[in-house]
Amino acid sequence: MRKNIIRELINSKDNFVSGQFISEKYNITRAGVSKIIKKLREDGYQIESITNKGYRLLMKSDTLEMAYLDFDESWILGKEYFYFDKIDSTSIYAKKIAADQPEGTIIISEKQTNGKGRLGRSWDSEYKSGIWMSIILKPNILPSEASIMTQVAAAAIVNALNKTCDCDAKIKWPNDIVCGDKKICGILTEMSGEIDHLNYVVLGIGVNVNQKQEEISQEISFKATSISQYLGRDISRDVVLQAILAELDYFYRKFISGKCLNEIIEICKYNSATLGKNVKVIKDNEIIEGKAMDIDSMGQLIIQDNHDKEIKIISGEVSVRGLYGYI
Ligand code: BT5
Repeated sequence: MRKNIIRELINSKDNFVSGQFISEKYNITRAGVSKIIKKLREDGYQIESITNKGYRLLMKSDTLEMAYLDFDESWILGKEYFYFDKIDSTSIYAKKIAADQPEGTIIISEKQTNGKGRLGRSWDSEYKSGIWMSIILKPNILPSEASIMTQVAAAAIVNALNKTCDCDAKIKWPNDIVCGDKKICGILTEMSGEIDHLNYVVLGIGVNVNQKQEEISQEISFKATSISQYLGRDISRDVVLQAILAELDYFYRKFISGKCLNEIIEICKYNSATLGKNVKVIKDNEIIEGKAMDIDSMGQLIIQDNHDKEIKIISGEVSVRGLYGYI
């Protein structure tokens, strides 16, 4: 019922919606309507009410609760939308429901209490300070090809951020998006499958949108920032979310129709914070030092090591000189 009332208020734009109308349309008492309106106001929605006219939305709360109303109907993404005020991790939840959900299902939460990074690391996800979401995808690819989805997401995110925020976002291969020399977004690609069959991919995306630098935990503040901190102005999470999904839908469609990766890889290369830099890679407990030369057609990073040997890496820990305090 809450969603129906928000939808009516949003759709009626500058006009009033009468309590009587809502009550009749949704078969709820007038007292029931007032109770929900009261709760919405407590949650930050600014709603004007005038006797004999009804209710009018003055300002939408800073919430991603109804973001799906702005989604394009033609998208693969967002057909199902699970919204939480607080959850342990959107990716944990996504994996629980993935088998029974259509591809494109989005799980989003205003806060995560156990946000996950790669290799069991944690991801700080404070209340309404960013976008914490996971997307269930079911591409017809082999499990061994799943890591390419990280590059698809990275290309989409970097394009979306540069178009909407003009923040000169770059990709630190394979899964970080950086502004300046600090991380503003991380991508976590997880999958379920057998040797020759992929069941699903869960793409976890965390974007730091509006944290102030002092709100970023001390342990990571040397290497992490938010878009608003980088630009010095507040950013609408709604707008960023919409842009990321539009770009991701576009690139994902391209990817599944013919697996044409060229455009995606070109975007990753053009916006790379890694290529041409000196890097240090930890691979199979060995440390390789060299220069990042290229990204190949499968999204692998090509490094020329200090003995002039060419090494390809598909995933892993890459420290890039000049980023995150690595000098
Ligand atoms: C990542 O891992 O960067 C993947 C992050 C994915 C987060 C999303 S949020 C929605 C979905 N649900 C989840 O539970 N996860 C996904 P990795 O490359 O391993 O980086 C993790 C490291 O980044 C940590 O060890 C910290 O050093 C740092 N870090 C933690 N929180 C951060 C934040 N909010 N911003 C920037 N860096 C952060």
